Amino acid sequence: MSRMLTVIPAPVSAEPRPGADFDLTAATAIVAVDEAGPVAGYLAEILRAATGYAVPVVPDPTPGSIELSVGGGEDGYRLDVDPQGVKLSAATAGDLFAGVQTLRQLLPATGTQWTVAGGRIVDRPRYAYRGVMLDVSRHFFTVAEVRRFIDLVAQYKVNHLHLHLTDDHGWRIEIRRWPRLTEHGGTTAMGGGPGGFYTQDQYREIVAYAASRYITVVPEIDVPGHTTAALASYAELTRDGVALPLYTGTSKSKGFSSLCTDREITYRFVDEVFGELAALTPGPYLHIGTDETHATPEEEYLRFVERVVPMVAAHGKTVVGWQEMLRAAPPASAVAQYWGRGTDDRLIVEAAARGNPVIMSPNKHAYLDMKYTPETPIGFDWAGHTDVEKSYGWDPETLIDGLPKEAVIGVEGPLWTETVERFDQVEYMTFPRLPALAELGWSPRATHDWPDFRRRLAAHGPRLAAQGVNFYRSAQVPWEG
Ligand code: NGO
Repeated sequence: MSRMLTVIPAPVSAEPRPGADFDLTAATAIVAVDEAGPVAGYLAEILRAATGYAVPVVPDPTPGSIELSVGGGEDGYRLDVDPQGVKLSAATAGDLFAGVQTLRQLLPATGTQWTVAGGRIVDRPRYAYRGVMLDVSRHFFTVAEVRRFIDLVAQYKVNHLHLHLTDDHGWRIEIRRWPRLTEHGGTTAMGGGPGGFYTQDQYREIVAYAASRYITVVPEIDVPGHTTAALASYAELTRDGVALPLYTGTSKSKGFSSLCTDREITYRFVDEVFGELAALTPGPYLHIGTDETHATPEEEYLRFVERVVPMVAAHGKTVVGWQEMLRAAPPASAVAQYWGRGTDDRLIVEAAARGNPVIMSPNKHAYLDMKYTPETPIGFDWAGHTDVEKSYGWDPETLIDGLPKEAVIGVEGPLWTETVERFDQVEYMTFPRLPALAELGWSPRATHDWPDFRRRLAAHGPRLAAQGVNFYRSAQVPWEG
């Protein structure tokens, strides 16, 4: 079967043409000018590493080449492959990058014969927001690991990386006006490991690397709950003026800490922290958490959210919060991230009707920290077991009864790391569920078909293996190779 029919996420349309394959050879060049330049450089690097060919990037039309271009009406990209060459044209550089991910999948995973499957693909995304979240607080992951994570998720057209930067177990981003957050609050992790944090320069490096893959970083500082690392670093943030001990425990994880929502210093803290983060973050979003505030009295919680949402927005950013934020009925500009189970949810339906955009991360389908099966050595099962079919088997627009479908801006898979200590475990929990979620975020609903997805995913086994990804070989998928 043509590799045109194994692309993930499924394109809007793919028409393989037998006999129209293109052979990449030692003479193949990439033709690109202007805006297509950076993506051409990226593709050239990937092709050089795989094939050993020189793959020059040249400005002038050349026969038998891969031609990349940006500009021209419609959104998305169009890819034509015939024996004379490859033509990839896209509306924007980001669309071109997405098209390049498709092109990569038209080549074999390994071997010495580099044939691009012939035919035509026309494609564009279903949603603007296709995300993945990495919790770097419960366990810390280095800049190099985050870079690899970015490269791995980018191939499935993910375009937002949500970083859960703070929680009870560790504060992971340097804040100049509150240096003890990392000097003290960043020194450990769940289970008592050494922790770690990103300096502002390292955070900028992550942001820039993500941008080179057309991925926007969405940083989260979780307030007012999940804040032990901050309360351990600054005594003045606690109710009785005594700093808390650092928390490394594994028994409590759900909402046992809270900022003092009735003290002014708390608001100065929140404003300064988000102010610095806004200045470091070119993307439009700042995530304020707001989940599981079991230690915050309800009235105080509502006043806190009412005050903090405009305060963060005043730094020129769009506020994102977990769905609990909606109890305070924030302005319609605030984005709600839904992490409930689906079906019946009045709060989110009402908010969506008022105009709040929604990112869908329903726990039993989208949580990457759930065990696949009872045998999975790490992960939680409070939302059940989530094997690939369950990750894939839902629709973002119909999961919640009555949700206005225009409210949904996309899909995100959160990877919480209470049980995930090493990067090979990050890979294991993320793959192959992320490709399923990425397809829900990108592909038109009409392409949704589990037997077909399963068949296409099977063909990605050798690709992931060639990249050294420690993926879970789900028994639900007839893996190739
Ligand atoms: C919840 C909780 C997180 C946990 C996660 C574990 C949200 C939004 N808050 O999801 O603190 O890490 O479950 O599955």
